[in-house]
Amino acid sequence: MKLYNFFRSGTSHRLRIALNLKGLDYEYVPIDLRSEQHLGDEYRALNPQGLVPALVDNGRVLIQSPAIIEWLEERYPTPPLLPSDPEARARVRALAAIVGCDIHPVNNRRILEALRHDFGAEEAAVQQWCATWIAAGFDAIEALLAAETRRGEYCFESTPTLADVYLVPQVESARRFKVDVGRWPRIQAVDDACARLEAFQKALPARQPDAS
Ligand SMILES: N[C@@H](CCC(=O)N[C@@H](CS)C(=O)NCC(=O)O)C(=O)O
Repeated sequence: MKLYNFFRSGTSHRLRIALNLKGLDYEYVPIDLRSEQHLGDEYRALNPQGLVPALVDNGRVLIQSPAIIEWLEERYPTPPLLPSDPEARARVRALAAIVGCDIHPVNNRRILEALRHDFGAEEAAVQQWCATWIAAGFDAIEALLAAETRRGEYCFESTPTLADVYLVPQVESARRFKVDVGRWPRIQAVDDACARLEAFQKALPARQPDAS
């Protein structure tokens, strides 16, 4: 498998964690978002949306991290990233969706670039924008974790699930935007627990070949 990705991209980070948890090897192909390599013809031929990540498996191109992670779960079911009962699966997917649908998309590079260049936002305003949407999502996740009767070391019980796969990169990004994650002690505890696992350590932005 070939993973087209960028070290600091949250969606790439979540996919690297999922691949590592499944014990799958892949070739790392860096796509530099800073020089807008993702918008060039070569990468767009792979992913017309011009977003990372993309995964190529046996010549088939897969895009959109939620779709790729669901494909991994179906194709390589062990170890599972979802609980076995439908109600718990829905709760784990909901935690992941808060990050994947409601926090990450509004803080994506292209949105921040539009705020800066099309709407004249200063860097402090961009920072405030990111902090606002991270806090809105993290407040909800913290409340859901507090109410989760099956919460363990991780968001759900004692092995990492999709919820952790999505949450950890968002925590990393929150820190980059200078948001104090200590405001959400349960999220912080989950992040600390995940940080002790090799699958999460190997996926860290700083550990990737294009990190700088
Ligand atoms: N929903 C997509 C979003 C992918 C996405 O937005 N990737 C970001 C990096 S985290 C990207 O390529 N951004 C480029 C840009 O905004 O110009 C997914 O989950 O794969």
